[in-house]
Amino acid sequence: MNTRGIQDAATAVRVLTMDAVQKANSGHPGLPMGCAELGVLLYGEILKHNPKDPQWINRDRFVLSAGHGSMLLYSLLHLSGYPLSLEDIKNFRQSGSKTPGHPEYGQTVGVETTTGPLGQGVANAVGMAIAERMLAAAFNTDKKIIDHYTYVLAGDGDMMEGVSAEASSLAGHLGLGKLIVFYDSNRITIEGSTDLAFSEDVRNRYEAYGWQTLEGDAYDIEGILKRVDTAKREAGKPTLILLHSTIAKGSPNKAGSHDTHGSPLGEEEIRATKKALGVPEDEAFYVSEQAGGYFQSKQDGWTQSHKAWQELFTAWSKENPEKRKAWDNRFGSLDLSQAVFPEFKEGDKMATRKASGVVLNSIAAGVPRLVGGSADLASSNNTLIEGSGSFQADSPEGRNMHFGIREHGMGAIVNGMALHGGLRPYCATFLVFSDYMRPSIRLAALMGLPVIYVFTHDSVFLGEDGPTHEPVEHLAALRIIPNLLVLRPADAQETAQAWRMALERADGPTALALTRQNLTVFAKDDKKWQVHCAYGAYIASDSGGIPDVVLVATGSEVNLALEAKALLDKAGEKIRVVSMPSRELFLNSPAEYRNKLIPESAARVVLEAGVSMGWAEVGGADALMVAIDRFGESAPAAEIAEHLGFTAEAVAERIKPLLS
Ligand SMILES: Cc1ncc(C[n+]2csc(CCOP(=O)(O)OP(=O)(O)O)c2C)c(N)n1
Repeated sequence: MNTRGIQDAATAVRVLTMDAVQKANSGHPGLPMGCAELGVLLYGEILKHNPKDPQWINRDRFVLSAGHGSMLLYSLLHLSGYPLSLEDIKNFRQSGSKTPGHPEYGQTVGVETTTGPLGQGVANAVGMAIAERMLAAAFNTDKKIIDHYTYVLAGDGDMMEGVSAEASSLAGHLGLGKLIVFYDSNRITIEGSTDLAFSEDVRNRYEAYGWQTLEGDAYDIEGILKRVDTAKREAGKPTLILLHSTIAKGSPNKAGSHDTHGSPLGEEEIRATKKALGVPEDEAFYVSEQAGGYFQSKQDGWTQSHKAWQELFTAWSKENPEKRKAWDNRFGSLDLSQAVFPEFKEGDKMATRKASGVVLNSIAAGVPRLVGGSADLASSNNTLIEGSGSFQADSPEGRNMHFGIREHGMGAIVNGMALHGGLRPYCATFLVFSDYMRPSIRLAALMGLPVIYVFTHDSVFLGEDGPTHEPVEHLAALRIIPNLLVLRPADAQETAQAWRMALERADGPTALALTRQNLTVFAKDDKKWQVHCAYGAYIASDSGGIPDVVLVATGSEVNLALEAKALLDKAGEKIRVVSMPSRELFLNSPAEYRNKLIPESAARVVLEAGVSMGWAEVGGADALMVAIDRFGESAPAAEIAEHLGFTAEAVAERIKPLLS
């Protein structure tokens, strides 16, 4: 082993970090300096990767969960030959650079996931390790074409966050033996020592989760490699390698201090550190020949292991033409031609959650990459793919995930599954608990991951469970997340269309808001309604000519609007009911379409069993809002509807003054 080269490369990481943070006058030098040796070992000795083919499907994944330590990742990507130049490093944290403050998926080649919100990366990695196991079960023969590890570097902050605990607990249960988490235990966070707020025994906690745990020194190079070997030998459990480290290691006066967590070291201390490290004090961004040479010497090995895999893949393809076809189908762009969407008849009464389950089971065979499950509510969310088995330690071929009651972990895990490639994950819970996983939904939207959320029990009309379970502000809260498509279908037919739209979306997540209660499948006056769903709304029922009143409704309130219209029709008024499964799509549709659907001359009414916030944008400030700007209550749904004015009669009464 080239210990000297490793140390020189670690020095280069420290120098690049100090100088980049100083130049940007912002950033986090402490972690990269404290983990420099580990980082070099990962990119030089441990990871199976090839910087010349960063998309290699069988590469080991590395997740820097402690995303604030981004300069560690950027230094290593640069030094090991990924397309990240010294110029990019010098542009750390500048507008449009490949080196943003925290690693951002899609912005920098080699960054496997967006991290920064602590704990998420650990959970993403659990998702990646699940994906590896699922794909291995689907495709491997005696030739293991999917066979890689997922590594994580996590700090004290990651270990304190609940989301990592949820995901780690599931990882232990599932026995994800190819997941290896390094815990950088420097016992320093922003406010000071972890003694201020964190005194549990993390190692024992992970033992209790069912992990193998190991412990050592972050600067014991041989020890780290030995522990990685031990981790790999344990196939039935994930491994936590706790490493005792010193934040900002190498800085003579600041190492060990929380000041180094998130501030530049300062010119003077940088000079002192460079002197102590034995590199030129006056040269910024200095990388010694030995440091560069260390990684260059690795390229041949990387190329060879990549080539060996390509040969294995070719041989496997020859021996397994059917599997190869399935592989191409899996990893190509999604083709829905094999997906059979069910037909629902007008007049049928069915909850949209139930319709969603029917759709899912109907299309599952034609969309093999579709996998997922619920946070212990599968029977309520209707998310089980029948006959497909459960994904468990001893049944990795199962398509049904059981996330347990861990919504936040679930959200972050499906992100990791989506990031891995080869899977289209969905997950599910009650709409009200989307709050429990909101940070992960936001990250899916930020990363542009096509994850599907099945959120059922989408209004106060779930009834007896009461206000704790009744979403009122959730649709509004989800709609304001950029790049999240929120669809609230109005009947079983729209639900099938919503699933189609979610699957056709490649660049962002979709949330389906579905009812607990039955809705009637209604006749749609717009015969091109499916096409027009792409504009977010269409005419469900019309009276002919320019309407006097337009009732805009979503989800279950479309049935209600149609009933109210029927009452008012008797008075011979021109009323139009618009079903709007997606407010965002409607607001982004051509003005001409919007004005045609909701003419300016018409009085406007908006019906949605949720807060009115945001609806003025559709209906105008003077629109009549039939909304719920308060919490719900515990009662049978019909009583709640009566009490809150969500009956056809009550709605019709409120509309009448608009007609005269
Ligand atoms: C969810 C979340 N909360 C808060 C922060 C702000 N934050 C960034 S780093 C950090 C402290 C992390 O400490 P540690 O993991 O020990 O990192 P180190 O000090 O070793 O760099 C905090 C609170 C964050 N990034 N994410």
